[in-house]
Amino acid sequence: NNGYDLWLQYKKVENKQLLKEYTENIQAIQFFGNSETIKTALKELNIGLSGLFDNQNLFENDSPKNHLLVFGSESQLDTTYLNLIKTELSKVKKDGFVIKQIQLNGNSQIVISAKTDVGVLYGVFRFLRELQINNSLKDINIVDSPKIDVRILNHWDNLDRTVERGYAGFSLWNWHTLPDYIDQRYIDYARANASIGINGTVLTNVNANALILTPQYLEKVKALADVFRPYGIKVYLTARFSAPIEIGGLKTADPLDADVIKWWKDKTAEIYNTIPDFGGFLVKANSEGQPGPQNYGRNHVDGANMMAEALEPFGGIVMWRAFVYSEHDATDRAKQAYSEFVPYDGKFKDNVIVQVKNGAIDFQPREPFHPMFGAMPKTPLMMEFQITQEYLGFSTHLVYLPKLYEEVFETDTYREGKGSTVAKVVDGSLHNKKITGVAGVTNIGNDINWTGHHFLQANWYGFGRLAWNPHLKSEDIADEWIRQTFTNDENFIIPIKKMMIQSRETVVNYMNPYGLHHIFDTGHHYGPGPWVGSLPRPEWNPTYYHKADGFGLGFNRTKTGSNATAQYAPEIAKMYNDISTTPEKDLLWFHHVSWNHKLKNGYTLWDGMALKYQEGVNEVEDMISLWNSMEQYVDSQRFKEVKMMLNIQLKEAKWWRDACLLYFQQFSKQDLPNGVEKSSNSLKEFQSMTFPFAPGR
Ligand code: BDP
Repeated sequence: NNGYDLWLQYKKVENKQLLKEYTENIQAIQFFGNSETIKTALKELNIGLSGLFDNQNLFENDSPKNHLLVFGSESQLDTTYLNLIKTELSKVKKDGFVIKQIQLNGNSQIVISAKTDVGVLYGVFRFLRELQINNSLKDINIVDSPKIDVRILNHWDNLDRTVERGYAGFSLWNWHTLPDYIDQRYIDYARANASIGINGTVLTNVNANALILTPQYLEKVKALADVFRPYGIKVYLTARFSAPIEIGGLKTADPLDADVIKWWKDKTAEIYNTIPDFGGFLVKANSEGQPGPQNYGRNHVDGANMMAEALEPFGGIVMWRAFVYSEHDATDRAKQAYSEFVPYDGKFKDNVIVQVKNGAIDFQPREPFHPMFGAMPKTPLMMEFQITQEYLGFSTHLVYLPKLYEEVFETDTYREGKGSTVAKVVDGSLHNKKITGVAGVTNIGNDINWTGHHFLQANWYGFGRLAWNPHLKSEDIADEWIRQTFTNDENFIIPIKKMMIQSRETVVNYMNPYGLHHIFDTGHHYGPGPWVGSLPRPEWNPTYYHKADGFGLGFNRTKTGSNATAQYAPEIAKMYNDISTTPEKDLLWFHHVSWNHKLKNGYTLWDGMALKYQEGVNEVEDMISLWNSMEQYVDSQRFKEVKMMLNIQLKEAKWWRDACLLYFQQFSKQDLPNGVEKSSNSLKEFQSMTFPFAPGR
């Protein structure tokens, strides 16, 4: 098993009794409607059921026509069925669905229905999941609707097929052979996404290339859109702000210039002419050297609204990124996006959604939630998570990210009093938002198993599940994923689930304990580089973030420091301003703390931090011994490949521990506490280390 089939394994149901129940309940399929999406649902059912029942000729022999599996949307379904699911269907929202066992003429039947055809497809995938995870069909009655409108993957894929921060091979999109050659990969990509409810994909890097908007490329984009459409997936593109100059021959890209406005309107009309259900643009403007409205003395609102106006007649949206920080104000990078965007609350057009990273710096192993969440009641904000592990060991480290996503979603912003969680900001319920969205910077490429590491498929899966419903529990998601991807055997599920859940804290422990952040080596962000301090922009340097000195460690963001805490609701600001109420996981994010500060566990900061680094290493060792004891439950290929990856992770966890402790020890001037292993390398050796080779951008 090379992992290509992801969580859509559809292996024969091993539990004999359940298999009997399933096959007795599903003896024939009846469907209503004939759209491409309905045909796709039928195809998926056949793929799934023939695998699960191990029967290729499933419905060929005319069966008794009892015990049907019936599916179709509300407008197509036979009224006899409709009447029996009326109450449930009335609860369905948007692309949600109903799966219900009903009794008809003395027969039990299962009906899958929805308000839309895509909803039916989601219902079918959900039904197949129920079988894959071995739930009983008896009295099944599921009503489930997405809580988020735009559930989207962001590919940071370049037109030459390299992937920025991509660690699982090259881009899936073969621009050379498109539009004529349709790689089976494109179809399987759509299947996997639809199975977890993802309904959009941005094909190109946020550091955009205007060429994607030329007719030659749009024809290729159209071919992908055609493949994805039956699966309910819309295509979006990144729009380079200076495109009117680069491919339009204009002298300016000023968003208030009449020719520029016209250029974007014409370009947008051209796109919709080719791709009638095109989703819209994702824009990174005036950020890390990307062009934007500020180049012309205009602001984010001018830029975003100009594009929004062009998209409006077609129902398209602009996702305008808030990932901005400028070299001119380097006192605290964490404050900049809030300062730049919050004053614009209420000024964006209705089809603009501002895309905000989960934390205020940049996808660190742990960050406090971004203070913009909850602070712009009149502006839709979408969450941006990174699924690819730029700062978490690339694709060689087993880290279960839904745990991180859940931590962010569950955090209380206090913006409308207690219980104003980030999830409620993002799902729009806190401030009654018109559009809602969750974006994930994807971790997939053309590696045979898509994500480089088998376990990192769970991050794609879990991202999709949480984008559908940000209130889900990461532990439940892990459970579903393991059952579908590996086995329903509890002897495997229980320990492996525990390992996955723990893995996020483990990486924090061996990389960035107690709120340390951005101490990664330059450019690639792979290994440790806490010593880096001479890069031209202050906020690119790890020393800027950790501020180690003879007294202690950490960035003072309280009111005696940068006062970033003031960007949070008063309850949160108060908590973070006081070292004794700051959760220790965020300690060094908010405070410059003495090496001798007493932690809650009684250790000093220095000793406690050293012990955390060691704990991280020990935990990876535990992961390895657990995995080694699981051989009997896993096919040999995946077993071996995960094992090799875990060994890399251990090597690198030690590298992190040793390099960071040797470096910080120069400031603490204290010995390592008992229980922490001494490095056999010197700090100099770590500083000059070019191995392990780290792939760049
Ligand atoms: C940073 C990455 C960089 C991205 C940037 C972004 O290092 O490659 O272009 O974020 O999100 O994390 O725009």
